[in-house]
Amino acid sequence: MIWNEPVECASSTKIKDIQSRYLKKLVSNLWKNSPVYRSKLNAYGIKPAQIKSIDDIKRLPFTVKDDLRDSYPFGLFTNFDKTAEIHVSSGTTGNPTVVGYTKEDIKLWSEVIARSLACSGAEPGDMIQVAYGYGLFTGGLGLHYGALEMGLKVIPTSSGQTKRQLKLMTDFKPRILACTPSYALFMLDEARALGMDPRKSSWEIGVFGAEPWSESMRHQIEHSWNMLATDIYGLSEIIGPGVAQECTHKIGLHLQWDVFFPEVIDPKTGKEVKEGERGELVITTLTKQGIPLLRYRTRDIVTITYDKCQCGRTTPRISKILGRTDDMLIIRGINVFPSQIEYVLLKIEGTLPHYLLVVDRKNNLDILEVWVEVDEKMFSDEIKQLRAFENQIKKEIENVLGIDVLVKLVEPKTIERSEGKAKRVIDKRKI
Ligand code: DLL
Repeated sequence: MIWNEPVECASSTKIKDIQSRYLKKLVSNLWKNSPVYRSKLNAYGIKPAQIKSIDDIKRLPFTVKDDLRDSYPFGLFTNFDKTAEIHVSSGTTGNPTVVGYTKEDIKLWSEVIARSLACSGAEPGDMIQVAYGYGLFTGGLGLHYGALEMGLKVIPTSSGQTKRQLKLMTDFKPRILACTPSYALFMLDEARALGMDPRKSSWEIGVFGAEPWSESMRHQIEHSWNMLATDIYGLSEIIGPGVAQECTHKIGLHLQWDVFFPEVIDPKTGKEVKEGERGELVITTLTKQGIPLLRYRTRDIVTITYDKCQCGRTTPRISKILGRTDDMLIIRGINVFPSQIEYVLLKIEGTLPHYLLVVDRKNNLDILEVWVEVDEKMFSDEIKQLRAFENQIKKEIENVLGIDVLVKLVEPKTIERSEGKAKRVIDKRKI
């Protein structure tokens, strides 16, 4: 089914009208209520009256993650008194990125997720197991709100406790599973270890996202669990999950362009690339109230097409995420920047500024190993002291990242030096 046919199947002229109306309102709202944007607009010599249609969006300034970080915690909230919910995602160093929703924003979130779930093939009355993390991460609650909006029966299992996930699936028979694709594969191993036949699972539809995944992972999930695996995309800064979602034809992710205006640009020049060419996805939140963002640079690389899909929707479709313009890694669904680790290491006496992150996937679980060069002196110390030091580093890194890491102390000059940009990451995962 199509959840909001008048919008999802509308002509581009009708959508352009809607977008133009929203953009004018957005710019005057930011001008009035956001000191940060007012000064950005001033710097570009733009007054709200100059914005007449969505085509004028190209005249507006970009927003980057640092704008959010620099205004930590609430500097970019335009409607702080009306804030209903706050989420946080990892930042590069120091401050995390804070995002706020008003009640209107939660309604918007529910709407775009309901559209996404319907797009994946869900029907009102279906049961859904939401195994994305609930909490500061936007995955769990986002899917939850949308599922309620659509009239699904929700089992909010959150992530983890795999045996219990599998028991509830077997006993309650949900038709839909929402989680990261790597967790879907992890559960597969656990199911087999328990002697279950995964092909007999009740799950028919998967709504998988929050991290990159390949067609071969899709094939493995679909074949092993005997289900349809669809891709859902989003980012906290824009709303969380629900920015774009694949339909059952799986030929690109339908982007909700009446509310999230997309542009695909050359990350170096900032100029729009041709339809079908790779570029950085930039999104303007046309109707958000809590933290509306103008031309937010997602750093995700995609292609976009405006052709009508076989499903009847006229929304543009983005490709799967093809890469990043920065060095962000996603490890067990958590965004990790090498600079976060560097920041911790620099503060610890005895470590050298040479480190290497080795990422691998074992039994469908991401493993992050941090190799750290330490002072020669350290190696003359007792093993016990060395272990304690390793533990201290491990704890401090885990505190910042929120995931388990393995720390390996190595002697000076073990890590290969480079004449150009230092190679800080070896990603062995075959995604
Ligand atoms: O990951 C929101 C989300 C939750 C999306 C559940 C889908 C499902 P953040 O933690 O802010 O938000 O991370 C956003 O994750 O910029 C992408 O680089 C990456 N990402 C999200 N979805 C996908 C996907 C959530 N389907 C960052 N494929 C984004 C590849 C994805 N990468």
